[in-house]
Amino acid sequence: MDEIKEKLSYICSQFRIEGEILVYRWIPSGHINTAYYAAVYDGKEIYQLLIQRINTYVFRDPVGMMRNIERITEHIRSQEPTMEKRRRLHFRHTAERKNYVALKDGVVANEKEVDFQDPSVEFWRVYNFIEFSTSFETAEGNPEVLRMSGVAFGKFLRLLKDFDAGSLMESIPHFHDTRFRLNAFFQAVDEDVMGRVKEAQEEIEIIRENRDFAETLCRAIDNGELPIRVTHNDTKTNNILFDKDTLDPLVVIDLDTCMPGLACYDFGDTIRFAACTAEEDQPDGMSLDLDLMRAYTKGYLEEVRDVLTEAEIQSLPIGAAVITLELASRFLLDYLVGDKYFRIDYPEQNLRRAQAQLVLFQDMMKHMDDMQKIVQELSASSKEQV
Ligand code: GN1
Ligand code: MG
Repeated sequence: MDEIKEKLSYICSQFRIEGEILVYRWIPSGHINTAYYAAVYDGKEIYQLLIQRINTYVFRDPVGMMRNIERITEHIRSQEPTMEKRRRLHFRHTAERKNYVALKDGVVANEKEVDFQDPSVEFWRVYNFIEFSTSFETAEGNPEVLRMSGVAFGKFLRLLKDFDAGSLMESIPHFHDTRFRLNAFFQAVDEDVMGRVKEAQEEIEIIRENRDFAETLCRAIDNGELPIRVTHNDTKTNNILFDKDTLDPLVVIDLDTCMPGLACYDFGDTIRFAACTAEEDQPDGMSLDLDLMRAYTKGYLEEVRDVLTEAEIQSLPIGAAVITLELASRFLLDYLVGDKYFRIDYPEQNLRRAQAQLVLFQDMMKHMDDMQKIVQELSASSKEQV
């Protein structure tokens, strides 16, 4: 048996799933965690599973993170108790009722006694694979994918509107604290540990020129102008599972970064990722696609028009620009320090990613008024409908 299969099989047995792994495959999605699909046969039934190893360099308190996820999924279930199984994330539990397992040197270990920064320590979780579903690495220019994504993330926010955001652990402290991110970025520029600053002068200047704008939302939080909610914080279209045939959005996945946050960052991150004309690391041909942005906004506002405040609605397009600049700074920081955080497929990928995000950011700034008009128009019409 190959090494990975053996490992997956051992993990399954920890979650009381005994049987033979018929097939497994690595799922090449996401830049942080590692995921496998596996079909396990116990002599009677076939279980389809998603087995995931959490990157504990990024998620330093994975136990706290799994606790957050459990509470969030329970809350969502309590809001929609009759929801069919396909529309729920169902985590498997160990004999000790834990929704994770920690390993040291390949063997189960007590999570309280291990150091998650130790490379011989691993943290795994298992959940049911959702059948006949698909997700989108790009929205492929399809407005319907965007509209449905808006419905999915809008509904996610709505179902969690009464959840006490302050009671969640911050799985990555300062995750979308743009001011903090930019301070860290300029510190990395000053330190220049890899001598790469010279390769990124132009990009650094764009970030410097827009630093004050980037802090707009931090100031709004300081002044109490925008409410803190439970937000997803990684609202790419590949974090939604859709029905393969109907495009009905089934479930929002990747809840690792669910934390207190601003609605506009979640709104903006889908625009950044999917309402554009090129992939995340392609500066050539990258621009904002206003038709796709409109489609997303329509689906989103249908769900949350009555939940969001006027100030939040106005902040949505700003969220798109700010999150795009913030992510550019994160990609570029990672390039400057030697690619420690985001998985890369080729040496300069983080630099390319930063460049693509900056091109998109500049195009968003050019079209800020157009985005505002779309949001105002659709928010007025969705209000009329209710
Ligand atoms: C990371 O792993 P993935 O692809 O779901 C990152 C997000 C970025 C995104 C950019 C925990 O998400 O913040 O926006 O890459 N997640 C974390 O594609 O840092
Ligand atoms: Mg993801």
